[in-house]
Amino acid sequence: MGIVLTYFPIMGAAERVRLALWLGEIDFEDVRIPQVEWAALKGQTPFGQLPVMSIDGGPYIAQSNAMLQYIGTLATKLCPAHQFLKVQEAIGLVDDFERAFRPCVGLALEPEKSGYGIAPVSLSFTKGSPELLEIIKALREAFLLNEMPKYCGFFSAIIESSGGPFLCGPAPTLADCCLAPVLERYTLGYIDHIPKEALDAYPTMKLYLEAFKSLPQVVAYEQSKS
Ligand SMILES: N[C@@H](CCC(=O)N[C@@H](CS)C(=O)NCC(=O)O)C(=O)O
Repeated sequence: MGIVLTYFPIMGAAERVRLALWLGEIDFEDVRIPQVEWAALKGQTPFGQLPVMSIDGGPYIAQSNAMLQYIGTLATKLCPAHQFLKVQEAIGLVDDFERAFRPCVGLALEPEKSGYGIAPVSLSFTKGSPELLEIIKALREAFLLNEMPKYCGFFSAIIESSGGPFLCGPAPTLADCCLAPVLERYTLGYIDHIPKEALDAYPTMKLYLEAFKSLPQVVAYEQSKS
């Protein structure tokens, strides 16, 4: 029966898990459910969220980072004991990078939550309103101006000190499964105000992403989608 990973048909929170399974050469079923089927499944998941993983027909397990660490126990090359802290440190930094981008997405997807349910409704934003679109544009431009150089600087220094081409040296680890899809998102041009050239100013990061995408397991994963 093996591992079944269930998520939406996007990269999102599951991509790091999918990549770790491919890099770890662990067979799994990659179930991608359309949004219309989500309401029926939501109540069966531990926390009303995807991704969930089931192992040998067992109960649903939630939390992508738990799944990632589990994969690290199955494929120890993805988190070698002597590099444990370096791998975990880099994963923490990727999660900080993601958190820094969160307002840029959260305000667009769920503007009603911007007042945390406490601020008066009159102060909250309406989805798609010109005022909100202006704020989202300003947030994304500020992200490119402030957060992108900050984090690309941190990651470039990590890669340079490890000798590269990956975060922890010559072989990819769980940390790369986390960082690569985040960086790739900033090269695809589908997010308003984030041009697909967003990484051009960070050559170490571009080389890094190319090295990751050239890994045979990652190439095989990409081919499996077509
Ligand atoms: N910390 C969780 C976050 C999971 C999460 O936020 N899932 C979102 C999609 S990315 C979800 O299920 N949204 C649908 C909903 O809440 O109804 C993880 O990493 O697995």
